[in-house]
Amino acid sequence: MKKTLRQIAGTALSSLPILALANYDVNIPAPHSPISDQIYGLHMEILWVCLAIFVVVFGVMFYSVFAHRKSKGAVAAHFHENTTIEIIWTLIPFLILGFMAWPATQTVLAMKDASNPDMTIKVTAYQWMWQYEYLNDGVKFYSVLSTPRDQIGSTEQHGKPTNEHYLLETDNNVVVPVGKKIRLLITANDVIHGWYVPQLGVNQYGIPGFIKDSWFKANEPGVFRGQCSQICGKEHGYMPIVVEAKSAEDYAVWVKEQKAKQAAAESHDKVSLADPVAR
Ligand SMILES: [Cu+2]
Repeated sequence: MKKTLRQIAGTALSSLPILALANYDVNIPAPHSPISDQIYGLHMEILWVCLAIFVVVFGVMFYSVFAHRKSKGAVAAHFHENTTIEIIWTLIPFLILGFMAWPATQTVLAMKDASNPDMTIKVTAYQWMWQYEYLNDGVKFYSVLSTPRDQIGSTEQHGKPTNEHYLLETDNNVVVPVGKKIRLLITANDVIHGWYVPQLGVNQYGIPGFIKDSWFKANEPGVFRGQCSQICGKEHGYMPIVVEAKSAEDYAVWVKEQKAKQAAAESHDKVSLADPVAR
């Protein structure tokens, strides 16, 4: 039996891994901070500009090819070195670029303005983990990938699907209060890394010997995930970032808990140093 083209196309489509694709969004992740709101807006605006240019340019081109085809006896027009046309086709792209560059520059300037923060967190990148120091609250911890090693490289574990946030989960999340301007002081201790959380609109190099600043403000409570954005060695893909935005009250509770944990760890260290046998 001969298969029609439609049947073949139908079979091909049904064999596509549609379920696997269902987890992926087509667009960039939804914004959750003032800067990522702006980035998302620019992305959409420029996408529409590109689409309009595409339609106009290809529209004119296909119309011209069709309406002025050789078989109809069309003769090419001669307008070489026409100053008016050259000015027009220089001016129009210039205006379009200006229209896109102006708001983009405003966003870049806003992104770099880390002045007057409500609190500051120093971020130090290591191969392959992050260290966070809350300069105002005295909290300090390392944050390491928490996906179990035996899950890495496999999509299934003991018959069960791998956990939802595979490779995007840490043992200690960066907890911040919602609606507060958080300044990040970002550096690295070995090679160049990048602190990248797209939904909060931050992507900043961490460079050994330099401190770079950036900032974000979470619009609402939530968990925002990112990763190191610079190829920093063999486990570059295993240094995720998880930011948890909480209400001011919940944040205060978290700070208290962290301080209690730190105090307990410090006193344990002191006892161990004084009496090695007690270790
Ligand atoms: Cu890195």
